[in-house]
Amino acid sequence: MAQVVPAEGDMRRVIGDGEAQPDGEVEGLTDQDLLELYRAMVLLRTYDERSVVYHRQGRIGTYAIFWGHEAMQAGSFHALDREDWIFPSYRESAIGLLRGMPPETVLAWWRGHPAGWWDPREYGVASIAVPIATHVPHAVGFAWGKKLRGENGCAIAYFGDGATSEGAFHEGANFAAVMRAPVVLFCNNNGWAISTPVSAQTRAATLAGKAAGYGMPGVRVDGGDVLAVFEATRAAVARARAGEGPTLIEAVTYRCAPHATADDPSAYIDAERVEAERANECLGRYERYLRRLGLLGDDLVESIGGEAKEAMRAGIAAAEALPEPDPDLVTRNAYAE
Ligand SMILES: Cc1ncc(C[n+]2csc(CCOP(=O)(O)OP(=O)(O)O)c2C)c(N)n1
Ligand SMILES: [Mg+2]
Repeated sequence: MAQVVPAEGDMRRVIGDGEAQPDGEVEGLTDQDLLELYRAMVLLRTYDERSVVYHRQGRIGTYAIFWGHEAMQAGSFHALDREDWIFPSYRESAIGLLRGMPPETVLAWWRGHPAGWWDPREYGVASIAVPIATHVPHAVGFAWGKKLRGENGCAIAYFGDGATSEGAFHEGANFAAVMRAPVVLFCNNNGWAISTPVSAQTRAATLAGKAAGYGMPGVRVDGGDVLAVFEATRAAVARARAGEGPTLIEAVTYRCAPHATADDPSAYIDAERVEAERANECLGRYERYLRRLGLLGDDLVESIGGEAKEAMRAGIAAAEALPEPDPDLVTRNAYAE
């Protein structure tokens, strides 16, 4: 189907380095698709970088940074149809933007304003899960429900490497396989669960390898390669739609930003590794690829970047213009009256 080059540890990769490592190609993607992927990554990157600034300015609360995770989010998103449901963790807080959710909604969520509680049905995007892995069984049950109702479409759950140590992940994965639920389990392996490295999380050689224990395929992909992520997710979605059940995707990156604005990683991170990873970050890698193809030049880079910045300026202004919330909302849906 696609020309995908296995890299280290059977990790799928498409984008080369412009030198010794040749570029691959993913069948079925038009030039317009390739640029749409770029636009999505720029929107996410801009959202993320502006959010860190807004946090420092006291305009949003604690924020989970996803700098360097954009290829995983945009690449997998591009493999979905509108009828497919997304179950994000806090790391994918802004993935709804790719479905047309306005930035002010997500910014309102990070401001603790009820305008940030979007209706999941409106976008096919479930609420952001902050508890680790608890949304995996939700996504699996939702997908199984779709199957029982004879509906098309699947669900995708995003979670981290640390989540694979949680009971909810195992329960969800097992149930998904047994029920052949049309679900994609997308693990963002960024190397860290706050300060706990993957090496202290598991003795397994890879997280994708865990899939064997549930009887589902496990795929390992370079999480910094948006095209490889797309291709792997497209295959998993096709499997789900064909009634063949779930797939576990392990997308491998290295977290090169703090866990969140409340974290100081200098106490535990390898600064040299971070520097090397930042030099090879996903958006720059994809931009260079598109330039090699002749699809992207300075003008387009500037106009796409400008649009994203403008969307964020408007988004924070709209979020700040929201009326003060009613304090009663804190308990309104928590207690019976
Ligand atoms: C059930 C639960 N336990 C503990 C926490 C505290 N906590 C917040 S983030 C985090 C690390 C999660 O790491 P990982 O799953 O790798 O996701 P990442 O943040 O790297 O995307 C932990 C333990 C939590 N939110 N929920
Ligand atoms: Mg992690």
